[in-house]
Amino acid sequence: MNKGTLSVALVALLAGAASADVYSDNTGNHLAGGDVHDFFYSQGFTHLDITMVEVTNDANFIYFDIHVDADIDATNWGKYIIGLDTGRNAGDNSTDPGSWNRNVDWGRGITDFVGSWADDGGSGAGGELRSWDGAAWNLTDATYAAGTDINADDSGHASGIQRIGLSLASLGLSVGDTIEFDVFATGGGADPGVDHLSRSDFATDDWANQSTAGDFLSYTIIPAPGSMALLGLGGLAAARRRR
Ligand SMILES: [Ca+2]
Ligand SMILES: [Ca+2]
Repeated sequence: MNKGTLSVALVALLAGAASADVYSDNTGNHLAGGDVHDFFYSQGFTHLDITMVEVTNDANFIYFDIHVDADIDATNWGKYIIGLDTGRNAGDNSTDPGSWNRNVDWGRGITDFVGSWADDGGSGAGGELRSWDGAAWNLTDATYAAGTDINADDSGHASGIQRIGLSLASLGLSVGDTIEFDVFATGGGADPGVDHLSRSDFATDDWANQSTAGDFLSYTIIPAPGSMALLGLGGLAAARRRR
């Protein structure tokens, strides 16, 4: 396979990986039926209004594309959080240090936590992955550390997309495993989740008031498109049609 052929194959594989599971969210001011309280919406904080989250995985990583209703490059303080329950232990619902001291009630235990930022007002994204080992929270990895178990991609910021990749190995996941998760958007310090993916109504009405998650979403790890490349691109296309 020469380089040109490889590139074509990679594009095809990326196209395969792009067949993500889509989790839509309500959008807009709660006074107009949306899911961000007017307290925030009237201040123009649309970069905290989640519109959808796309989840997919390849052979080694699971990806969360968090879409919000604004150009993320235009603001400098948005934080995007993922709470995960992989089922590997009972999880924990404490907020400090489990959830970056954010004022949130997950309504359940989470086993893994991602705190991510998109706050340099122009480019760049980063995040931390933390895990509950059954007794304490530990930092698994961060984009400012090894960066092997978590990565952040700012290429979609102008379109309001914060992409976070987490290694399947660090989460103890393999093909066929199902995770449950929620995503929320927040600010700094002990702020609550202004908008939770798990809720179609507003999750809080003030910076000072705790947000509560709704029912978690679920995603099942799929065989990587790369494993189907051996079948050839025709096989891949056929596999996709059968879904
Ligand atoms: Ca929303
Ligand atoms: Ca929501």
